[in-house]
Amino acid sequence: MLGLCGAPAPAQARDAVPAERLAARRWFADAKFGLFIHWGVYSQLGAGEWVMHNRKIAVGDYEWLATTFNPTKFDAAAWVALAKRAGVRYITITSRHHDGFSMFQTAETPYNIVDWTPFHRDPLKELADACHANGGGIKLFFYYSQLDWHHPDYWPRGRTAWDNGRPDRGDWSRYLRFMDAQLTELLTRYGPVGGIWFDGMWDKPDAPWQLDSTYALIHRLQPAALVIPNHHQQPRPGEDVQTFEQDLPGANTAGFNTGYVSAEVPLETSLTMNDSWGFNITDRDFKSMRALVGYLVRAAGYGANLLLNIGPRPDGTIGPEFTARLDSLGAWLGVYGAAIYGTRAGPVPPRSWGATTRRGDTVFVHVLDWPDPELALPPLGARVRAAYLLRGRAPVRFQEAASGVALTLPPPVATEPDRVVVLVTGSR
Ligand code: H79
Repeated sequence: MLGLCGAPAPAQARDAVPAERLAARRWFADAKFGLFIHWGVYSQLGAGEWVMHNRKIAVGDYEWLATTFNPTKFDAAAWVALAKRAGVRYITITSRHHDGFSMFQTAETPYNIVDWTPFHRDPLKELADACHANGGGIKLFFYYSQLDWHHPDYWPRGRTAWDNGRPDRGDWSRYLRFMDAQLTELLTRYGPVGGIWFDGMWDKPDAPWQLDSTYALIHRLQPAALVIPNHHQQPRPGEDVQTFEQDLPGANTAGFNTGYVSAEVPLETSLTMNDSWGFNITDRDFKSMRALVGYLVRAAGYGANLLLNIGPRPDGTIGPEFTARLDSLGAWLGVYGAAIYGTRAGPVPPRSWGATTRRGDTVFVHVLDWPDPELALPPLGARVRAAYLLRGRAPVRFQEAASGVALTLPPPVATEPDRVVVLVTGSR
């Protein structure tokens, strides 16, 4: 079988993947912008989602903390309305983080938000219903931790949470069955699920995780659901997206990402808006709008999505630093979304000055950081037939030569993080 461009098809990417899932991957690559939500029992301590490990909180004490979780101001419709205003196409929310507490109704453990807390509601069900209401518009993905600091069968332990009083024994196969049973619940009780975003495998990368059977289970239960593993390794068979944590594809400032970038599956960069995933009451290091637009644009320039995180408060409200930035990004996308949504990586890979994206014969030059009037691009592989500014449509002067294309730019404006030049290209 021949793949695109007549090249032999990569065995895993095209031969074995059913059409439904290939279509879901295309949808994902088109979506470009998602909202990540880290929310759980840990939110109450306002010190991020790793607080149980970091402060060596004993299992029994954390179990008590969980009995007090009562986010009475949680409003799924308001969260989804915010997501829509922000212009995200999907939400990825923590169904169970490393603390092992299930934020959904599950028959597999009483340690869940419906049975263990005075809240007695299933926020994931409410969120799924809100995503699917009014004709939908937002897909819902579930973050699911393979690492568990609470479950007695998470044994042998990995690299984390050695000091919280768990027993030094456990039945690993029983733990795997527990996870598969919970995934079955998530994929059968919440309507169509965009996919499962796995995290925590890096706690013990060489354990017998039985990924093949878990991935097969997911794809059998929902053939269009994507498997997105945050294991920081090269994609394996059955995995649909390569995701990079706190880094653009190929970069490794975080210290645990891989330099390998898949050319076969869609890409995604997950990013905190400040320096924390879960609610952190003293973390005021919020990224500027200019920085956030830069991430969204550069991610798109690599062909990747941006999965931008918020950490709601324990009462269910979302802090104004998060909502203000999401509203601004939504307003920005209202003007510049044509150069982001539905695009793929452009002909010039991301540079210090910015990035390029493309849709068919249209190339979008995103100028993020360039003070001079002239910007020289390398050859684009096609002639430029017209050039104009996306905002306002004013024509842009360009000069083509064998060495490339030079654009004459309008001066930078402090309030505009990205000057987007639209190039209409074609062979003649
Ligand atoms: O959910 C968020 C984080 O809680 C989770 N992933 C995002 C999306 C995450 N947890 N840890 N990390 C990300 C970073 C991993 C750090 C590690 Fe290590 C470095 C894992 C292995 C080496 C820290 C040091 C843990 C073990 C040793």
